[in-house]
Amino acid sequence: MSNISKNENISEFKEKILFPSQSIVGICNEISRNFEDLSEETFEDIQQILSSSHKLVSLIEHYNDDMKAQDISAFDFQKIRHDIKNPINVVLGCSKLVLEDSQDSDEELSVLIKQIIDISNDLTMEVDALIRSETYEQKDKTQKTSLADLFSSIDVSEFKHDSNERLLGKRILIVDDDHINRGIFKRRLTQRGYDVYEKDSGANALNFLMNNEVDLILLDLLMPDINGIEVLSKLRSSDTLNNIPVIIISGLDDPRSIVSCLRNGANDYLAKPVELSVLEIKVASVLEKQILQDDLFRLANTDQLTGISNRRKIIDDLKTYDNQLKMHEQAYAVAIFDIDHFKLINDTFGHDAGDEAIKFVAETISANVRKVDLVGRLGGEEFLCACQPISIDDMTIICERIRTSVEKAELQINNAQISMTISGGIAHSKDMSGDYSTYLTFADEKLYEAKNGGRNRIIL
Ligand code: GH3
Ligand code: MG
Ligand code: MG
Repeated sequence: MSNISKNENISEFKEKILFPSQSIVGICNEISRNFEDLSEETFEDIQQILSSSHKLVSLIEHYNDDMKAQDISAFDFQKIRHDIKNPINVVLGCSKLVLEDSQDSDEELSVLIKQIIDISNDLTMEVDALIRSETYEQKDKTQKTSLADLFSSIDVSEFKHDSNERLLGKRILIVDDDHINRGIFKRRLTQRGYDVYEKDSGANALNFLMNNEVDLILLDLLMPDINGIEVLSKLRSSDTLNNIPVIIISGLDDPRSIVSCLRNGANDYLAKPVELSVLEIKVASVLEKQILQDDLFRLANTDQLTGISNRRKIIDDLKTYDNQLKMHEQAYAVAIFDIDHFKLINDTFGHDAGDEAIKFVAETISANVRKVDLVGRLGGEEFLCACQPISIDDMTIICERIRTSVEKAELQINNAQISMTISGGIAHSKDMSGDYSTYLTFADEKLYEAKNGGRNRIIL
């Protein structure tokens, strides 16, 4: 701005920012006067546009007066831009909603609303230009024309994202201090089949997340109490919330804040004013990516035959289990089970029957422990289970229950009746030094003793 004289500046400001916002008010008034049979929703949206454009005009008039009275170099243009952008965003967001609802039914209304959208888009550009130390004749103008050329054959509001059944009912949390912004996003996302929750501050969002699971967070960057970056870093450093995808939404569209958000673990970024069709596509794409990642994670960690944890996962979990329980000085127990003479089952009844027997043992172990306990297949017909907090006696009771359940069961597989037994070894962390690997070795030794002692028994 420094290279523009004060007077030039004031007249530029008036012409490019004040007058257009006044004309939005004019168009809104015309709509209010001429359109009587509007639906309730459209009426409300138009009232929103009207009140936000009034707010816009009075803000701009206020700054315009300040400009006349003060030294322009003392102006915080970043703040002015932020203040002004909020009402413009509302005008744009609500106008797009009205346009969507009225496009097919009311051509006259659509034309007026499109005018509001055009003016608001121009205003956004001018407000952006305001903070740059450039004159108003800068390259933005040419850029805008070339962008317009680029998209001239495509109507952005026509973009349709392939609907994905797996996305329906996904839970999205919108965190924004501006209730109108929240409302605009919520309406569109609800229409698309998402479950949408709203919170008006970072603190309220973090509180909500302590007791509620969500699949995606839309996070406003500028909020009065905890800002978006702080919320994001709290999420990313939390054990339970660090995997929730986050899309940052903000009026700051300078590259530095974008990079900063992405570095802090944001999955994507949307600059205000948010184009609702772009929001929709980004939400869907982030959710789809998360689903694929979850699938991959599940595949990499699950034993395909039984559906319980595979060897890598169960050992990993046991490591975490060990660390956490040691920290809280809690005792835990590890048991290893192995099907007796399993080769005989394979040889007698076939490999498929062997598979069914393995599945049955996995189910029996899972059914006899709690959800928080660990159950996994170590390989072949060998399983691990870990329970906490538990005494040696209680662990023995559980393992005996598992052993007798298997012993008593008569499986009907391929027209054959199959019975089998298992052996097990238990290690308990109490009075034992070392860590999970020591307990694994110990439990394995006990299992060996059980096999040598005649099988179908648990040794501790
Ligand atoms: P023991 O009582 O000493 O444990 O004898 P066992 O026959 O049960 O033990 P061994 O380790 O000698 O044999 C295990 C067999 O399990 C060998 C292997 O072919 C079979 N096996 C390993 N994985 C699978 C599987 O996924 N499905 C089937 N059906 N068999 C498997
Ligand atoms: Mg065996
Ligand atoms: Mg074996």
